[in-house]
Amino acid sequence: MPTYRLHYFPESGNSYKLALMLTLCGQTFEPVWTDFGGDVTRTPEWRERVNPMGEIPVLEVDGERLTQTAPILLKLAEQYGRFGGDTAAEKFEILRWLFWDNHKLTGYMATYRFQRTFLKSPDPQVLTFFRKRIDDYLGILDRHLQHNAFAIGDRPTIADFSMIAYLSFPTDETGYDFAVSHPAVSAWLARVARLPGWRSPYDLLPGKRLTHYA
Ligand SMILES: N[C@@H](CCC(=O)N[C@@H](CS)C(=O)NCC(=O)O)C(=O)O
Repeated sequence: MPTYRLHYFPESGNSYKLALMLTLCGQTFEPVWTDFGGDVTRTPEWRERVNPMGEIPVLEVDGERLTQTAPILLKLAEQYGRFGGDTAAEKFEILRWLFWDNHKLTGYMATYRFQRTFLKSPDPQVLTFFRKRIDDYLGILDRHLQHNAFAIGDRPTIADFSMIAYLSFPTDETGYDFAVSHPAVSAWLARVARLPGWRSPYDLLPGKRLTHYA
């Protein structure tokens, strides 16, 4: 059984992607709380020692440090034979949504939420720009989920765990009430939350939190 250590901070949806996948695969991990708010990930020492890319999360597997959630999710799915693609077509679909999530949904949602909620004085024009982009992505996702129970069809995969992450935080952080704005997204979040063993972000990722300004 591998030993996992997850370098994270509680507000990190990217960390939640890995914590949730490990949990749903019946694995435990040692949480390594990281002082993201104190800019520790920007220090040369941390980058040298933990992640030269300067990002959270980092998953240590038996001491080997892995970064970038998408390839890590793919690796875990392969290893545990769960939540991956069975056919070439499914594998392609999973990659398609993982790339879209990293570039579009998570990329913008994470930055928008961070600025609107955890910065003392966010720039309103920046927020407006991000919000417009995210509205477009959520509309695309909502339309897809009106006809699909999960990202690639009728069963949950790592593509879902990647995309739900930043949508799973409280409404006062995301600035969206999906039940009202995007009902198919809301229903999909509820379907994922019914998976055996599912836990919410702040339940899986405890510890000192960032100051919440919004
Ligand atoms: N594509 C990366 C994204 C990781 C990421 O952006 N992490 C955030 C925290 S959740 C971070 O460390 N950001 C630092 C920065 O952008 O400077 C992944 O999937 O792991």
